[in-house]
Amino acid sequence: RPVVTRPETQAIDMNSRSNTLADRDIVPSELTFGFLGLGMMGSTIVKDLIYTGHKVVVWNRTIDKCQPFVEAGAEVKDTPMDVVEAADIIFCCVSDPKGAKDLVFGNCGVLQLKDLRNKAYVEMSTVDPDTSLDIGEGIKQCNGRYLEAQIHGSRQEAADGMLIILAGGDRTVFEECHSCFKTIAKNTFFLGNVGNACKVNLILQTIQAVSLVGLAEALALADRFSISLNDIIDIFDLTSMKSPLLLAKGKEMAKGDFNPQQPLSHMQRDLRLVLNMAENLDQSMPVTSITNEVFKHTKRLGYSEHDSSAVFVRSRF
Ligand code: NA7
Repeated sequence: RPVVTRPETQAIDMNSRSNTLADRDIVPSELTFGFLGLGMMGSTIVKDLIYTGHKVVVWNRTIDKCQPFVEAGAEVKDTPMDVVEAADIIFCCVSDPKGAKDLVFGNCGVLQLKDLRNKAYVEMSTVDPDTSLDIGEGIKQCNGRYLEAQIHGSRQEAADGMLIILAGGDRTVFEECHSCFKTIAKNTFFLGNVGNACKVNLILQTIQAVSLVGLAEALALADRFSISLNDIIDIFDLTSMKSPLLLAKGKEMAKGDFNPQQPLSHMQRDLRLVLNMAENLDQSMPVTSITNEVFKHTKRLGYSEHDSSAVFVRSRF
């Protein structure tokens, strides 16, 4: 069993900007935007929203993470409920469906405010369609508007302002978020009813996870033959199979550099959500099930917080 060290947590660089921002000609909305969750994704997004002139109010469970944003011009609140009170549109971007639900239904959560008239809530955390429907229902029962806006892309793509936004729910909210989405994403899709965007996001994640495990196993076999992984990647680059993702992940596997762009724990969470959806439909997904087992095993080896490309470590056993 290898000795595993946690990947270093990178401090957010408040001065870095995505190169693409200057070309986007962003006119910031005059609304006030709340933001719940300043993890790697949330902080990168909020930093760019402040830079492009949006009024932002933030909250994070670990309050220390808010400090750099205060210095950059954001207002900090003590609870999610306080953020909702101060903002017109509130984004949420936390680790998983449970966290997303806690922030809405929990103590000091969004629904404690009771009346959400003139407010809109946007779920950006990766959640399954049922969780999104529950959250949307809760918000609507308090007279608020709801949009799911799933963010597809890695932490680097977030830093580059190159995410893809997959949205479903209230179209007026989608339109009001235009200048925010233009700041953080290269493309935005409105996919209709609540739940649709979550489904599309999880379907894309399935393609990614299954492909990564295939890549890891093939490279592990090459390694057993003592064939240079760099040679394999160079040849792969010349084939019609190549993709930017697989090339980047292959290079990370060859170097053993698993700095988290898309944490392994997040990818395994997505596989769990996909398999739950499939179970409810009696849809058989044998390859995805095995892929999930590979990810679960890699987590047990201590690679939860590393990049999903760390599945390579398990494949080499
Ligand atoms: P990170 O960097 O792991 O950050 C996770 C964030 O979620 C961080 O702000 C956490 O607060 C917060 N969190 C997690 N659980 C909870 C609960 N229960 N209550 C409140 N806040 C919570 O993840 P990323 O930023 O990379 O990704 C966030 C989402 O974007 C994820 O769904 C991706 O799929 C897309 P903390 O700082 O630990 O107090």
